Amino acid sequence: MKLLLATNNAHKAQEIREILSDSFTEIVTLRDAGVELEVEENGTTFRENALKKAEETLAYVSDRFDAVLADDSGLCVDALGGAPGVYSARFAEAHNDAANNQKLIALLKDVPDSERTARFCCCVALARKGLPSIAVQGEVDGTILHEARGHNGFGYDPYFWYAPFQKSFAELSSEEKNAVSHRKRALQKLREALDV
Ligand code: ITT
Repeated sequence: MKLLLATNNAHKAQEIREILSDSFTEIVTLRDAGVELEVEENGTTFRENALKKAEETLAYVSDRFDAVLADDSGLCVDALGGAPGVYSARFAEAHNDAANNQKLIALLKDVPDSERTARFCCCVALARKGLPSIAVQGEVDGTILHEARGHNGFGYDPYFWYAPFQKSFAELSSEEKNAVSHRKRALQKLREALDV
């Protein structure tokens, strides 16, 4: 089956491709398919946003694709009441990783290590022509570091400490991250739901 990924985030697309390469014959991104579409993410949950991105994109490309996969994901920090959550990509005024991380670390300046617990959450939604959509969620627990470590990955990875590996997510290889990440866990559930 040929799958369109409804994302403009090249890092996410790369991770999804690596994780799903066995399950689909071809996985193309919006950019690969020459589709210029920005779906407004105005939902209050990852699930709402992921379903909206997948279904609105499928409606737009249904002459060319039978299925569209969308990922809505983010970092939820306990000491910040779950923020940045669904606003993870646009947490700081300048919507970029450096500004978002700077804001996160400034807000957590006085929070002790024991209270810096957090999780990455990911909802993946698959919209299918003539079939109901599927949405499933994956999470991974960690804590927020005081200083960045590592250069791999994207987004909040340099500040996300993953105790089982004693490394930040940005210190993991893509194979290591893709074995345990929120995205991997959500996509695994999707595979089980599709039985592929
Ligand atoms: P699309 O909507 O086009 O898919 P986006 O980057 O805007 O791309 P989201 O709205 O889902 O995607 O926001 C996800 C943000 O959450 C992302 O920009 C990162 O800041 C953060 N994030 C999600 N997954 C992450 C990961 O695996 N590692 C680090 N940060 C992550």
